[in-house]
Amino acid sequence: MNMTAAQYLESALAVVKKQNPHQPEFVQAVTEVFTTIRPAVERHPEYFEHCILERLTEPERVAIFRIPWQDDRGRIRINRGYRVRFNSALGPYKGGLRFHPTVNLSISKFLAFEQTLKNALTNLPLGGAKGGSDFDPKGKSDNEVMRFCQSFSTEVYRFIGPSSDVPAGDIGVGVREVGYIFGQHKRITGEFEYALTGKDVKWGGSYVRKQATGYGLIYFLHEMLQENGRTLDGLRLSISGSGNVAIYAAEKAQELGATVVAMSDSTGYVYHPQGIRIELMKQLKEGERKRISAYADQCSEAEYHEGSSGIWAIPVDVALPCATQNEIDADSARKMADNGVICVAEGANMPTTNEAIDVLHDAGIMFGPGKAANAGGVATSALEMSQNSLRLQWSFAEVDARLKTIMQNIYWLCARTAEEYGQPGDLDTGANIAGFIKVADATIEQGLV
Ligand code: NDP
Ligand code: 2IT
Repeated sequence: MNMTAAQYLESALAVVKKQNPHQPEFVQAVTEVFTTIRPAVERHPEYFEHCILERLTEPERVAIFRIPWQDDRGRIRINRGYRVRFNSALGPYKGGLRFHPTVNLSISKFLAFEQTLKNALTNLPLGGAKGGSDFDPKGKSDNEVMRFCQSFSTEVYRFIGPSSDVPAGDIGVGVREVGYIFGQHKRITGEFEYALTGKDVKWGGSYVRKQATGYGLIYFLHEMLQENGRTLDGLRLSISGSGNVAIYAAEKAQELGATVVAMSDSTGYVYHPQGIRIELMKQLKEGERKRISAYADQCSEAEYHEGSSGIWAIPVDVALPCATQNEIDADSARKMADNGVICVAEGANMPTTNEAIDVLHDAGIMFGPGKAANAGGVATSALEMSQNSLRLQWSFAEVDARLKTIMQNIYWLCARTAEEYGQPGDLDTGANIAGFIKVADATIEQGLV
């Protein structure tokens, strides 16, 4: 190598910045990874010869497409769709679909890049992808969502398939949307093709997929705490979001003896010091798709506060960001440090800014990075793919046991790698290096791809 590892990382990052000038989230995700992997690049000079950093930051293929659909008044509406096939070194492209007005190329690329490294950590044969649309499902009727999903599927069917690219859910995409996309895919292809995961358990879905990201996060957290001589029992938690990941993280945390005192949505948060009533939260958010203020309306012990970021000022032992990217900034991280938070584990993708991660590290707060801590969802998607290939369905208990083992293995892979590369206890460095090396070595072994 005719430059040092630090110089190689610096020059590759400069290229990423230059080539992607209007993609702040993508540049942020790459920067975060590059600041931690230097010891691995130092130990593997062949990565320089093989242009690994350049190859790992350039998606293999990106599709951007028009999605025309008709609303209930008969008006024609146009949204934009994305599918970023980031990396297929380790398996077919795999990663969710997000329907949210903020979805753009930068968001889709950061998610697909993170997904590539996350999927590598699962030790399952999965490449990395992500996609979605700037469609906003909020306030839309069920028929409008169906028509939109059918139109989305009509475009995306040509990119997806059980051995090529297998989408699933993410923000705004759950079992309802996966159902409509799947149904249209079946009509177009004429085959009952398992091209998506997150399906309903009645027609090819896996038990535990719905709970998997939240449960997996808590299994990972359990390992983190145990390694530091603690358990969840008696701890107070705040969990941002009140969607799929947040609800099942809360459910499992309470099952293990913790008290979840706050949850949020994009409008505000509820504080319920005696502990969130999960069944009520499920009914309001999953069943009735209401705003989180409805929880305080129905539960006199709970207070509702406008604005979602206030949740991080509540004194708790553990904070679990489970809503969206960049929801914890340096100020919020400092508040956590002042309040004696001992651990932050990410259920969402990139919820902590790079500055906030530094604050947490400096304050000695344990940090579980999303690409490790929230990998339970995609890992269970891989189990769904396995069951589909075998044409059978495992029980809830069997899938849950596999999920738990996978999360424990991911924790230990991160912890061991951090130690091996001179950063004991730094799970962020461990996750980034372990995922990176796996993808890098596979890339080299497959020739000039
Ligand atoms: P859901 O759509 O089920 O829920 C999202 C939750 O986050 C809602 O409470 C939503 O509030 C809130 N939220 C979304 N955007 C914002 C925003 N801009 N500001 C504040 N709050 C916001 O999504 P999921 O629970 O599936 O996803 C949550 C996070 O977890 C995402 O980062 C996702 O990428 C990540 N993730 C998801 C996995 C999965 O299997 N589903 C797997 C791994 C990671 P509101 O309703 O008001 O919009
Ligand atoms: O961010 C994620 O890991 C997901 N949204 C789940 C992806 C999947 O394919 O199950």
